Amino acid sequence: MENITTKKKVMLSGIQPSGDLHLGNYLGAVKNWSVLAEEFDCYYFMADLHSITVRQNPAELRRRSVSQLAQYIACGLDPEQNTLFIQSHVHEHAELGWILNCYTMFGELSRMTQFKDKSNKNAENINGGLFTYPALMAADILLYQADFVPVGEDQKQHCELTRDVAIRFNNLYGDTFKVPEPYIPQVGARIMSLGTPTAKMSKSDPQGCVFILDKPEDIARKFKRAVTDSDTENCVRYAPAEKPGVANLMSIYSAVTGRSFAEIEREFDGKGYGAFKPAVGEAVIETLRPIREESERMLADKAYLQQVYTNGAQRASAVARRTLRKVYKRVGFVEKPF
Ligand code: ATP
Ligand code: LTN
Repeated sequence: MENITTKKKVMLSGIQPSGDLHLGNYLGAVKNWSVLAEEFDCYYFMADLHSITVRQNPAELRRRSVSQLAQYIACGLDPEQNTLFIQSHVHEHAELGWILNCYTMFGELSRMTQFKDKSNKNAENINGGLFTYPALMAADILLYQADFVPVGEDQKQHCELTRDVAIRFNNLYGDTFKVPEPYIPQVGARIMSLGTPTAKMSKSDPQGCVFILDKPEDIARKFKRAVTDSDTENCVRYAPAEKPGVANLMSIYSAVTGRSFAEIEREFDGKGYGAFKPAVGEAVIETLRPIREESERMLADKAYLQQVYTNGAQRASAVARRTLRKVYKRVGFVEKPF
């Protein structure tokens, strides 16, 4: 018998391979994942099923899914300690996704801000998948009976919907799913664009976005050009409402150096933005350097990456299968005779 008292809690998260990982993904999500492996049973995947809600170039999607795995590992996710897999390799995601579509309400889906944002950005392709995406995300999470979902602030709403769907299903059929909680970092939960500090850093805005594989000179240039504020104060002070550009740079600097806002204000007292911006750029360059080098090294070893995602999918499937079987039974499907 499994000893329930010593069983580790489950962590699960995913990122769409719709672009390379950027500083927002790293500070808001992946960086925090790597420290959790000792304490939790961790599952991280490339959300390729999700990414086709927006048109993708097939060859690019395939390349990026594998490259994202290399980037996960380079960010510190040890494949022995974490289950790393490609979502489409575990067919239970699509199957439970369909079922949960039938337990997720139109009104709930209509309130999702990511749907509203993405349909504004892709007015020519507002497809059904884009709308029902949160039901698939709920399936991703509930299949593994996850306790916690480490994500950035923007995913909180989807995590709350997942909880509501899990509770609704459990109320109808008896305890089936663990009701998960989002796990959002204190600093770095919402990194803003370097060009438009009121919008989140996102791969769809390459100018304001620092990719973890960017070359040092590109990172330095992006930080030198970062929008600070139109005030004449030229003073490094944390005031997010008045000075969103400076506050964002301070959050980034704090997340990569571990220094508090007060310490940063003291460090740059009397120095102004001209000294502050390149210093943030340098700190980011040094944080990302080993990650880029390790990713490049791994990308040269495709056989290794293939072995990692094969093992990962096998481990993930074994868990996902158990939950899906239970769900099929609960909703009244006839047991498969073969
Ligand atoms: P898109 O450009 O399609 O909006 P994205 O760049 O936001 O994508 P996602 O795949 O949606 O990336 O997000 C992956 C993870 O990174 C999620 O946990 C999300 O919360 C986190 N994340 C994304 N952008 C940021 C950001 N700017 N700051 C902090 N965390 C972020
Ligand atoms: N919706 C998320 C990506 C995502 C995810 C998940 C995150 C898909 N499935 C399960 C956490 C858990 C996004 O757009 N960032």
